[in-house]
Amino acid sequence: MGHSACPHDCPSTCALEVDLLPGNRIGRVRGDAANSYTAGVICAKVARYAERIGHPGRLLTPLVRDGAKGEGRWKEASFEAALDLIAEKFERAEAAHGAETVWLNYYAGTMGLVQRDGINRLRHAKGYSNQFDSFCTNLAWTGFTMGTGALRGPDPREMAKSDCVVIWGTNAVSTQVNVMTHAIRARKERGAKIAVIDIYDTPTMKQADIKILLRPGTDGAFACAVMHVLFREGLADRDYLNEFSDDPAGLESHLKERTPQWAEAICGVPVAEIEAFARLVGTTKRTFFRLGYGFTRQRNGAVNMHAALSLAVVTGCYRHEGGGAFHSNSDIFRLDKSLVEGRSGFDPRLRWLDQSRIGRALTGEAEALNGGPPVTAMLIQNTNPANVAPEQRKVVAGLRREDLFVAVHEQFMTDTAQLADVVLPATMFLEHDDIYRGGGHQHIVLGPRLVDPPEGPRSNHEVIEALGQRLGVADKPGFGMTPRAHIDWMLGKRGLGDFKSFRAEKWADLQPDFETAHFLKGFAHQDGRFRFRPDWTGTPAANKPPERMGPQGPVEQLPEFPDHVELIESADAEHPFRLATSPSRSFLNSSFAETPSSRAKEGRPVLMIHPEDAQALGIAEGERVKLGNQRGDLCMHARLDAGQRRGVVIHEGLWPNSAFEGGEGINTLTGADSCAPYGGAAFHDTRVWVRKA
Ligand SMILES: Nc1nc2c(c(=O)[nH]1)N[C@H]1C(S)=C(S)[C@@H](COP(=O)(O)OP(=O)(O)OC[C@H]3O[C@@H](n4cnc5c(=O)[nH]c(N)nc54)[C@H](O)[C@@H]3O)O[C@H]1N2
Ligand SMILES: Nc1nc2c(c(=O)[nH]1)N[C@H]1C(S)=C(S)[C@@H](COP(=O)(O)OP(=O)(O)OC[C@H]3O[C@@H](n4cnc5c(=O)[nH]c(N)nc54)[C@H](O)[C@@H]3O)O[C@H]1N2
Ligand code: SF4
Ligand SMILES: [Mo]
Repeated sequence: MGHSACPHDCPSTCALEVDLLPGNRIGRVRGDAANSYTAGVICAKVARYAERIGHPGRLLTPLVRDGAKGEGRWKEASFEAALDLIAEKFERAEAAHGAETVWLNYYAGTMGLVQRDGINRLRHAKGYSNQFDSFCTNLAWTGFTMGTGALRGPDPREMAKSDCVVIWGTNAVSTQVNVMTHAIRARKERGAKIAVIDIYDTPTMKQADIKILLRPGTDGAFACAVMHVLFREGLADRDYLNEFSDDPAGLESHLKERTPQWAEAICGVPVAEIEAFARLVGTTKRTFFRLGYGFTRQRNGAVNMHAALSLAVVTGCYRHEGGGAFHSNSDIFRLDKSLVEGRSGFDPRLRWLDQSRIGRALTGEAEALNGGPPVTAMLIQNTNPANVAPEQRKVVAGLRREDLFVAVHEQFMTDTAQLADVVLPATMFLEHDDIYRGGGHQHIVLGPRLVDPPEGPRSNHEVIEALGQRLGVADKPGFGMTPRAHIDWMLGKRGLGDFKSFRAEKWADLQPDFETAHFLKGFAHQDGRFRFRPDWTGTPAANKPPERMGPQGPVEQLPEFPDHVELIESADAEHPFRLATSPSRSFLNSSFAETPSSRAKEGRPVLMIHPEDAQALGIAEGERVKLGNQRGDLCMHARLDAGQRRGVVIHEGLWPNSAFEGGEGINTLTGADSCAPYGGAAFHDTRVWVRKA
């Protein structure tokens, strides 16, 4: 048996036990019971990793396009020849347009610090364009740190000591199963109540004692009305607020008009349910608010995160064990990535490209090109933009450009790889060394190489090193080291040991002490106070500029205090429905759509629609429906489901584009306009029309 960490883009970062079989194969993968957060539980898709690592469709040989883009005709090539070709194309592009014409596009297919972030070493050494990572965390982290000043919180294991667990805007059963482990422990051992706040009856909501069903993009209204009731009924912790917050009196007077009646009209939750929820969290001081990402994927998502967080602060729950609001612990790890990323060469003045606006950038929109030259050469690692990025028609049109050279380093022939000029096969996590940090907990977990890769695939690290050599930067900082040497360096600088000690210990638990974690020595702003009045365009402590592109979107519309702001893509006469594109249980972003058991579980692309809406449109269960907006349209099958409010439709994904009739995926419908105040993509905030197909 071997020990590892799940590399996928999931807040749980589970500690794994892997059965190692003869012949360099793996058997069952289990959660490590000795890890206090994983607690022996992992999701079904990773338990069956043997299906993915031994998949017959895995890429094993470098391929060079031999036909039109996307035609599917390839010539096999040696790895050396493919790398030579990439280097030659990059140099030619740079000679014609300057180094900023090259975009090394990556994201979080693996979360390992060596294999994921090493691509930045090549970027900085060469002076290629900077990438702004806006897909996922931006709206959530911004909203959270505006309030607290830091991206951390009470020990998530404390959930088991709560009397009430509020699971807000995360479908944890599907997307981070370990939250449920600890929440259900609280219910079993202490009779804790579990409340779930979502926009449809998710697998998580199905397990809830209290179900709060909102209209998409209205969490701010709900939170304000709950706070209104807390103040009105004397359930706000005024002593705590006076000591730990910036302006409780201002907040209270601002909330005077944010009544439950006002909120019901916006969010759809009946007054009585708003009041009952307020009384529950107002009188249950050990309430743990587990704030997810999903509810921030709205154009007003940062405001809504800050409002939900503010509600937790008003109750004073942070004072209590088992109480407080937790979103992510990303600030506690502090592993120094400066060497693996070659940070000494980082130049924030070089052109930034926003990963969410890749379609606009590749189709030459000046604003998205951000003052720089056209993008004419790319290496894409760990991401599948032709599937996952908004405004998909533009992404695909851009990737098809004849004057753009695209190399994709992948494990499978994804939607993006299909459009490449060169495809390089990549190793999987059990075949290379790396180290991982858990966003949803407090561990750093080692993932050493446990099996040999098949002949053919190379790791991200190997590809970056080989390109560094060919492009003349192999002598720059961070190059020429092995993954283990990088891991030793990062751990050593943090005083945490090295690869070898982690091999023995498996992980390190970095949870700060109770008072620090609960902000009882003060919040992380200079004055120690929580901000009910955020400085929206100031500098939140986490994720400081120049890591990002500066204020964007309609910042002038952001409210002074927690509020509902109507920045969302509201329904209108032509587009009467609001669409959310929530993660499915058996896929992980665009990954696992290739494994037979995940595919079988998910069936086919489906649109969940309220039976009364379906009836009004003459749509029956299982019938084909067409949905669309100004960005495009696509077909799928209807599933009649009363789990959401009328006017809301849900599509769980991400399905490969090829799973849809026309070969275009769900992100055909989603928009790439920047959200205030620091950008980010609003994947669940899309208006559409729906008809019978
Ligand atoms: N199985 C599986 N696991 C995953 C992923 C996956 O695709 N599949 N993705 C991984 C990644 S990259 C991430 S970032 C995390 C994300 O995990 P989560 O934090 O769970 O975020 P989402 O899954 O985007 O959305 C969670 C829920 O928010 C709901 N939601 C959407 N809009 C609103 C709203 O306005 N208000 C409220 N209250 N709820 C809303 C959605 O319907 C969904 O049920 O999960 C990771 N884990
Ligand atoms: N409609 C809609 N769109 C969404 C979302 C949504 O909820 N709805 N969620 C958004 C979110 S939160 C995110 S984070 C993004 C995620 O978007 P991506 O990061 O693009 O998605 P993943 O499928 O996690 O990973 C991409 C690829 O990395 C590859 N990969 C894995 N490990 C390795 C490796 O070691 N080396 C190499 N070279 N490749 C590897 C996988 O095979 C996979 O094809 O999608 C976003 N898009
Ligand atoms: S995908 Fe998430 S829940 Fe599943 S094993 Fe990986 S970290 Fe754990
Ligand atoms: Mo994500």
